[in-house]
Amino acid sequence: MHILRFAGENGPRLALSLDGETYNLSAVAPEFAALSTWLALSDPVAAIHDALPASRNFPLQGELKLLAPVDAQEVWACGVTYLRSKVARMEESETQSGGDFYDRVYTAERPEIFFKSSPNRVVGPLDAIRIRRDSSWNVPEPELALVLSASGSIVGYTIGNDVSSRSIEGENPLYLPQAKIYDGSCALGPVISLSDGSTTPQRIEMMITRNGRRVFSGETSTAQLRRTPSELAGYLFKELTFAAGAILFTGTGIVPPDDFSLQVGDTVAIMIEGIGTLENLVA
Ligand code: DO4
Ligand code: MG
Repeated sequence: MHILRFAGENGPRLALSLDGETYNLSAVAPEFAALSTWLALSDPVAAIHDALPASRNFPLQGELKLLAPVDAQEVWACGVTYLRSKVARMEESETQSGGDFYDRVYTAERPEIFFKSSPNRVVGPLDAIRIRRDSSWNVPEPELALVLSASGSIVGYTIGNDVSSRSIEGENPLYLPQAKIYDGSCALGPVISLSDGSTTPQRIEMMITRNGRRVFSGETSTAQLRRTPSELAGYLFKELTFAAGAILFTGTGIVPPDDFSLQVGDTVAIMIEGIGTLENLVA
């Protein structure tokens, strides 16, 4: 089952999609008016199952304009959770003797978690992502993103693009916020796949197209994640409260070769099994 955030006639609304049909969830009850009211419930997943029969009274027809599945949630991100990310980052920061940080955090009990975006800076499906104009080496990072309730439970999954500057991060690890947080550096969508409580591995694929030609493609699986999604969510919620819920990226396992850098005009498509495809143009 998928939860969609879409542009309704009177502002953003939530919809539920099941077996090829889409229903206006926000019309069912006030707690489904927004993502923040839904994620504030004590059991958002159970609430959707309870609302399913009533939602069938509010079918939606035609194409919906999908919005990023975020309204008042902060977006946080985990790093160096896949071996591929650790190796690539150790190489990129070798000359600045920063490589050891990545090695240690990969095996440490405490994961790397950093602030990625305030909700207003997130871009949605088919919106433009950006590369920093003061960065010479830029990459997309395709990541499984957890949608977390106010109490920290995993409500669902969506796709995140943690667009990053590798030249700025590689120059000095203290520049991480500048490498990670800037206009157009965080994309989310297209939908939330509602959690069914299972932890089945999911295939993640990324394809980058330039002038109609594929210039990079890669794939991985969440089976390669060194930590479990619940462990990562648990660390985020240790000493932070999120009244409207939160989004947590789980790290990248796909890193293009070192001679690859994103260019304006490229299209980045990220596919995750069971969720869909998040596609964005680089502006
Ligand atoms: O350590 C820096 C960031 C790592 C990251 O974003 C990732 O592994 O996905
Ligand atoms: Mg990342």
